[in-house]
Amino acid sequence: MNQNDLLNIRHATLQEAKAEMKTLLETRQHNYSLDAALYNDPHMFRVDMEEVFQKEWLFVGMTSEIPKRGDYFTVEIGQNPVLIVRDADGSVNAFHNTCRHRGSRICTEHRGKVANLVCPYHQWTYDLKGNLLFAGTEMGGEFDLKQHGLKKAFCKTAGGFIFISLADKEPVGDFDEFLQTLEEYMEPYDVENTKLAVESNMYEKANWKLVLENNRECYHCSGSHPELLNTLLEWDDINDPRASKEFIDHYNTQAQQWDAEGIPHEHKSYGPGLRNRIVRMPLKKGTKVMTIDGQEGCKKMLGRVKNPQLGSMRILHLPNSWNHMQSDHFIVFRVLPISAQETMVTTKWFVHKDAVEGVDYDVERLRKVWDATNDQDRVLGEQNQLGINSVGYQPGPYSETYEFGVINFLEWYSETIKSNLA
Ligand code: 3BY
Ligand code: FES
Ligand code: FE
Repeated sequence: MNQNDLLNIRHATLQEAKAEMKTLLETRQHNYSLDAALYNDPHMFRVDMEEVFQKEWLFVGMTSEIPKRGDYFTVEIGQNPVLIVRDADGSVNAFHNTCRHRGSRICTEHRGKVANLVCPYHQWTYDLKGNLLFAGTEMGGEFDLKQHGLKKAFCKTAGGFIFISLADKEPVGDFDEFLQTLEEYMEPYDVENTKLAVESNMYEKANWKLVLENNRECYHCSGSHPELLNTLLEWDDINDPRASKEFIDHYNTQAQQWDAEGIPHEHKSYGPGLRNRIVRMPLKKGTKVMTIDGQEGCKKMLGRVKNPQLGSMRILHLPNSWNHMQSDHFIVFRVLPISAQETMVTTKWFVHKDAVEGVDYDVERLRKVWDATNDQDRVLGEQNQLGINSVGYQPGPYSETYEFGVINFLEWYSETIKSNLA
């Protein structure tokens, strides 16, 4: 628990926190920001972890990060270390990264490659399907290896995206429909033939919901994101109440071309608060991708893409991801809460697997716009948190025309918590 958590601690039990959260969400003023406790209280945070991050499908990474058998990466979902590994048969498995002997973390690195999964403590050895292969003679003749395999997490992949869930039972809903759409919309990119060019891990002193809220609106863009606005058109959709005729014409011209090329672009969304959403939007006229000057980020285009002006296919997955898929590189974003007032935001840039660094792309150029944007958003989130912690904070109104994405996010959050607590 960090200092902020201590400052904000109240002597509630978890049950009391759940009851209070339910009341706060049932009585919240619709279209207003939440009560401060929901953004800064450690008990409320614990409920968020139990009811959202340990139950829902979470985006963790891309299949092309672990192209070969034994390639793995690790993530921490709160206190839960998880290991994602490519199996010999090509499938992707997710396990709780905790040994069945005395619970040590098994993979201690952020990413790597293994033949088998060997615990560093007493060398219990598991295969890539989580079966315990070997526990030494120390455990005695009666010891049953079969009873001590690694615990699995639910894991699904589609269009190169890897999702996991730590729930006891697979979450119900329309997730599979979203995955089908994801598969279809990602087909032009051929993710298996891409590679991770670079990644950033940004630590932000703000509640995870403030990070998401900030991402769900562009009201703040003109005041904060000069680099991003060289290319980004802030409208989220052609139905956006603010979309101008010029924008609609620009969209229609591009969309005709995308149709001719078989590039999916129509808005598809699933679930309350549009929790899973895909739409392709054009970038500013004359620009191709989200680089500082809007010109190419990588000389090799992705998959079967021919047209450099694919705009950006935006993929939203609540609670923890938004993404920008473009013609020559794509960028994925992952949000993982650390504590009530700390969040880790991971950004990864992918290019064609045959693209050569320094020849086809320059890492600094590729990451510049979103490094700047992320940092600007981090400052906004941290200032937002500091103000919310004040006794002077009172929930304030969202703009229905500029902040409908935030309203949708909180709608999803609120409905999810209420139904999980029911
Ligand atoms: O582009 C994004 O990912 C989001 C959407 C609007 C503002 N924000 C930068
Ligand atoms: Fe893993 Fe002992 S804790 S082998
Ligand atoms: Fe922003």
